[in-house]
Amino acid sequence: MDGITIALSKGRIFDETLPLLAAAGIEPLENPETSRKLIIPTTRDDVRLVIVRATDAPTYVQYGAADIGVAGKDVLLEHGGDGLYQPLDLKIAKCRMMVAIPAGFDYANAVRQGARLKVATKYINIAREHFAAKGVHVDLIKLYGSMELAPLTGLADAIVDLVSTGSTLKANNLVAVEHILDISSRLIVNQAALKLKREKIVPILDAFASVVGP
Ligand code: PRT
Ligand code: MG
Repeated sequence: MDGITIALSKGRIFDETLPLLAAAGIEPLENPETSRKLIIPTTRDDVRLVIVRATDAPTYVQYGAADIGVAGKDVLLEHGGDGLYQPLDLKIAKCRMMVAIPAGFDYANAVRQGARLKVATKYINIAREHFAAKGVHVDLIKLYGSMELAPLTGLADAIVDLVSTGSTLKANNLVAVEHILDISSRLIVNQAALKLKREKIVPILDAFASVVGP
């Protein structure tokens, strides 16, 4: 394809990318929240959007099925970033990667030397690295969603999850005990596409950068 394909996930990333797209003269012709179409044409006939799961955006861009995409730093750290150029922090979809426990759980005792902590998470790589750096032994349990349920049912002692307002933790009587890292979404670009379609891609990057600021 001669044109540009942009991979976006529905929800917060799509919503917060709209003003950036607008700066590049790109407006979706359909709303992915209501349309069942997965390929969405735009006001530019050389640009189309593909609607992917948030965790799949790096894969589409890595293999060149999309030229450009937007992905959370959490997703990029878990994916590994192979074959991806990451020129810009878009400063959207911001949140924090945290360790959380049930209120009242003796975390200090659970992470003392020689102890093992059971941690449920979707973010196995981030969690493994975090606890290894602290010298805490962990058994990691991979989940695909609703991590908050794990400590409430005895599946795990703690979770590693994203927190934005904190209301999900609160509603489930959990408290954050460690801040692992700040998360925002990045622009990702296929490295081969950047060379082959430079004259189309660079103006889009510049338009995004002008909205995001320094
Ligand atoms: O939701 P779905 O299963 O389809 O996929 P997804 O969760 O991978 O996608 P989406 O669209 O929810 O998230 C896309 C990206 O948004 C993530 O990769 C993050 O980089 C970023 N982001 C920002 C968040 C949040 N804020 C966030 N709060 N992603 C998820 N959450 C979840 C969190 O996991 C927890 O369950 O929201 C809940 C906590 O929110 P608060 O406001 O109650 O603290
Ligand atoms: Mg979600």
